[in-house]
Amino acid sequence: MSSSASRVTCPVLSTRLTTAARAAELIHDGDNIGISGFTGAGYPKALPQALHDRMVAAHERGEQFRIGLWSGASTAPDADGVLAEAHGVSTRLPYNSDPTMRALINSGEVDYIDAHLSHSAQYMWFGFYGNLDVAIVEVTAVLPDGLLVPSSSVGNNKTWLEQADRVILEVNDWQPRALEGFHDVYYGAALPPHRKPIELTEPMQRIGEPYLRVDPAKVVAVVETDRPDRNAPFSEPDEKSAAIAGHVLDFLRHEVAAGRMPPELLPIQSGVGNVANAVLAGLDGSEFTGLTAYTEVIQDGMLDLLDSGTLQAASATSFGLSDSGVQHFMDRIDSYKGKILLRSEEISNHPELVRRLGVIAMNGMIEADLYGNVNSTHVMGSAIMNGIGGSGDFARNAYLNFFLSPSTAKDGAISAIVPMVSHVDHTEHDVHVIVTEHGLADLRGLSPQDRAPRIIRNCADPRFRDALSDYFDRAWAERPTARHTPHLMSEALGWHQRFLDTGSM
Ligand code: 0RQ
Repeated sequence: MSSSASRVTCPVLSTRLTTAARAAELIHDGDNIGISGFTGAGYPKALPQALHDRMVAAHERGEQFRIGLWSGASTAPDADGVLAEAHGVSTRLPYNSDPTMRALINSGEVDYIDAHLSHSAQYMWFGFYGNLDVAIVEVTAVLPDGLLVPSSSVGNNKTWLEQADRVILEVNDWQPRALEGFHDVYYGAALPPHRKPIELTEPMQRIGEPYLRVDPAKVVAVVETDRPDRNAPFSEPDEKSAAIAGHVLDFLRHEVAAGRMPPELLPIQSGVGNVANAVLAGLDGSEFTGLTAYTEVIQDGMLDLLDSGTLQAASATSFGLSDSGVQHFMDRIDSYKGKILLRSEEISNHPELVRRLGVIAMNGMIEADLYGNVNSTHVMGSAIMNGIGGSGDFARNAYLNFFLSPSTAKDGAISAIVPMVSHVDHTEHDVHVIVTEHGLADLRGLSPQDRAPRIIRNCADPRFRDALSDYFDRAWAERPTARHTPHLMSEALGWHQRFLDTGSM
């Protein structure tokens, strides 16, 4: 920690330097806490553990100690995980992927408000979420004039810093000091009816400032850490992911040949996970060059694309790298300057901008139904997996969107193509192309009754095709005056119930 003092060079804020334990004493039962962090990058590391200890001690004394926990998106076991272990969270928003927190959400202990990521900052501003008591924000450095160099994600930090009554800064020595200059924080937002167009017309255009601002009077503590981001393990694309990627690439070629897309494509958005990484890997070996990305997360595959020149530049709000990806980035950080820009998530995911730029959105799904409705969040209609994240921000407003998944889950026991989705995140009106390892269904311009056979034929696993076709044929035959999206209601729900009853889940 010896060198970390040099990261806090503001005379006023350096007087607030303290320990994580002392800083945690400034947080109270019932507080709403806005933390930094997005896909395991840039979240506070020292405060959550100190808060955990304070919560456990309070519970041992028979006192209640629970907070509302708001973030950019997912964090990590040493943030969400430890607070969940302490049973110290009453509400959580807008996104979580931590398994310990997920279990508490699904047990009913934690109230989870799953929200579009582009909405979370503005809902705070609108007053929909109530008062924000404390912001805990990781930064790379505090400059002499009090400006903050953001760290490996920006997320909702601008909003939390502006809106919180009290601010705790974590200055993390582990974050490369050379991150300065990688950020563009937009300060032009206003509330309706005073909103103005956001004048961004190119993915890499700067419309803001490289620093976060904070009112020094609100900063009650500054804590130094040197702990690493949680870096998600990354495995090489498996056969199914590679097949999905192959279908997406063929389709993009088809769109270019049809004149619906320029040869350098339109800005790409890619979700997280191995399927998304496989698509990026596929692009790398392809004829496409000079691409841009307007996305949420820079994952390993994007660094490879930047290295090879397939991708010119990428705008995002966060990194989501594996350990080796982080090392790779740190080793070549100067070569990425000017090619990577991190923005607030209200800008990276902004519907106005996604639509203006004509983004190609590629996201995972849990299941899709015969008419093209997509479930991204809930297993068997009830248990949440992660959340909608940015998938709706991008898909709804995209020039072209893809929803990607293996055709089956749980070792082939469960079909990802179902008669009726057990939970709807993306309605049939917003879904363009569904892709599994077996193929792709282009749903654009098709009526529901034309979508169903195409999805079954092209995307469903062969072992489930007959059952799905039989369902559709009987629904069609038995609903002569309701043939727009014919359903056999009890069978549609029974499809899911079957798996619950057999204990496959
Ligand atoms: O569960 O780990 O217990 O085995 O869901 O599934 O196949 O590993 O796929 O990691 O790509 O996640 C939709 C969850 C897919 C993700 C989802 C079970 C499966 C496994 C994960 P196990 P896979 P992925 C940018 C965009 C919403 C947010 C989003 C997601 C687990 O893509 O969270 O898009 N999307 N954000 O077994 C039962 C099914 C299932 C199923 C999968 N049909 N039935 N279980 N699973 N399909 C990022 C951000 O916004 C931050």
